[in-house]
This record gives sequence, structure tokens and C-alpha cells, in this order.
Amino acid sequence: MRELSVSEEVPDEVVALVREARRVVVLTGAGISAESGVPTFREVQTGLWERFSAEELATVEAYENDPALVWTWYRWRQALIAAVEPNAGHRALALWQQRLADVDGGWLAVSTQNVDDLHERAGADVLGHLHGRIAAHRCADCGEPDELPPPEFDGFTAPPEPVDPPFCTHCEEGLMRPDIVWFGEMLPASDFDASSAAIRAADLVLAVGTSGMVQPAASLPLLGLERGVPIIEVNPQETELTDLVDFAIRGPSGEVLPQLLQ
Ligand code: BV8
Repeated sequence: MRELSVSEEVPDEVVALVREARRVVVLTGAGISAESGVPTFREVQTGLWERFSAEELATVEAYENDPALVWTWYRWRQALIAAVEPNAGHRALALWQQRLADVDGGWLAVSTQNVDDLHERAGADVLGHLHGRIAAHRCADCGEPDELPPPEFDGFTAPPEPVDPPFCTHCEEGLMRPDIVWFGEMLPASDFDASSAAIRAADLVLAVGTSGMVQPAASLPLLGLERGVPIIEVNPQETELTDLVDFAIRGPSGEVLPQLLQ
């Protein structure tokens, strides 16, 4: 693994890899949304949730134990995500995807662990939302989805007092929950399988803004390793994947990704 800092010139080797790649898969994590103002998963919680870790709240047990607290945390995060904008990192991936779509046999697939819609709002198609989408909701009992109005608070001011989740309009018994993957829950098979297949066909893999700690999503880039496909990591910090990648570019994705496309 060669570690590069964002202040250095991107070496010709990396520029060539990016320029010559025709089938690219980018696995993104919370870090790519950090420059948009969305706290990463391991950042300290604020206000009402200061005494909890995100991992404690992102579980079925936490929801069953206190539906109002967990429901409100998610609606508050959903409000914050709706109020922020995609950043230069999201836009660079959307541009790269559009460029490769115009090349014979070219494609770029985005597979994200993030529950926000910032890739889509930057103009990218997303192959897999491995951990679901925060703006989608389903019944915790019958599983039926329901379109809900946007959250009634702004996501920036101090988190509001917990409110109860609404009842399902289909079975009228179950409570609504966010349509995302909590710890201990299976990932959506179609998203995971499509992402695995894309990496098995890729000629370049990037891991952007992920600590590489949450499985099984974090192991997806390793499917490229088996085939000797180059892997580039973009992250200001070292991660669980660092020792396995070919190039680790140390810097914020909002700066590094546009540089890679120059
Ligand atoms: C499951 C939705 C199995 C909720 C999330 C081995 C195999 C399988 C499972 C396990 C396993 N070992 C352990 C497990 C269990 C568990 C797990 O992985 N635990 C970890 C903590 C050890 N996995 C699960 O439970 C998964 N389910 O395995 O089911 C099963 C089997 C049989 C039957 C039933 C079930 C489900 C995991 C999904 C959990 N849900 N999200 C929500 O969002 O509230 S995960 C959550 O973490 C987010 O999605 C987040 O994206 C994700 C991963 O974290 P990161 O994205 O990496 O974010 P993080 O904050 O960690 O790091 C941010 C990075 O960005 C940092 O590296 C930072 O340096 C960098 N950064 C910061 N700024 C920038 C930047 N990078 C670039 N630019 C910047 N500007």
C-alpha cells in the first residue's frame, strides 16, 4: 500500500489508473457526506442523544424498548439530511459516472453504506443502498411501506422531545420504522448481490469515506482483491481496509475526488 497525502501531486500511476479504468465500483461510507454537514456514524451524538452511541440506537432492541426515542432520532437525522446539500465529492462521482456512460463498455457503480440521498441529489445513479434509505419508512409489523410527510422539525436546532412513530395505515396495528438496516439485521439481498457482482466485474475499486468497520458491507472491496483489481482508499484517516488497498489517499473526499478526475 502506498500512502499519499492530498497536498501531494496525485502520482501519474493513480491518474493513469483512474483515466484507463472502464468498469469502476465506488463503495462509500459516512465520510463522503461529512463535508455536507452530515455527522459520520462514529461522531459524538449531540443533545438529547449525548448519552447514547449511534450503534446503541441503530438496533431493533432500542426501537422496541423506546420507539419514540429511536423514531425521533431518525426523523431528526432525516430533517438534517434534507436541509444540507451534496458536496464536491458526490458531484465528482456523478461526473465520473456520466463520463464513463459515454465510453463504449464503460460504467461506474456507486454502492453506499449511507442512508442519505446525497449521491442521487448530486446526479448519480446508486446501484446499492446497503443499509437502506432514511427517507423511506415501513411498518415494523406487516412490513408495508408508507409515504410519510417530511419531518416537522429542522434537524439543526437542539433535538426535539421524542414523538411516537405513527401507526401503519395498512395493518393499523404496527408502528412505522425507518426502512434501514439496523445492527443484527440482514442487508437487502438485491443491493448486496448487485454490488458484489459489480465488484467481480470491475477493473478499479474505490473505498471512500468508510472506516471499514461495519460488516458485511466493508468487506465488499475485498472481492476485487481476489482478482488483483487495484483498490484506492480515500480517507483522511487510516481504516480497517488500509493495509489491503493499493493506494491510500489521505484527504477529504470533497478535495481528493475532483483532483482524481482532473
Ligand atoms: C448483519 C444504518 C448479519 C443505520 C448501519 C461479520 C459479518 C457480518 C456481520 C458482522 C460481522 N461482524 C460484526 C457483525 C455485526 C455488525 C457489525 O458489523 N458490527 C460492527 C460494528 C463490528 N453488522 C451488522 O449487524 C449488519 N448485519 O451482519 O446481519 C445477520 C446474519 C444472520 C441473521 C441476521 C443478521 C448490519 C450492519 C448495518 C448497520 N446499519 N447504518 C443508521 O444509519 O442509523 S451501519 C452505519 O455504519 C452507517 O451505515 C455507516 O455508514 C456505517 C459504516 O460506518 P462508516 O460509513 O464507515 O462510517 P464511520 O463513521 O464508521 O466512518 C466514517 C469514515 O469517514 C471514517 O473513516 C472517517 O475517517 C472518514 N471521513 C471523515 N470525514 C471524511 C472522511 N472520509 C472522506 N472524506 C471526509 N471528509
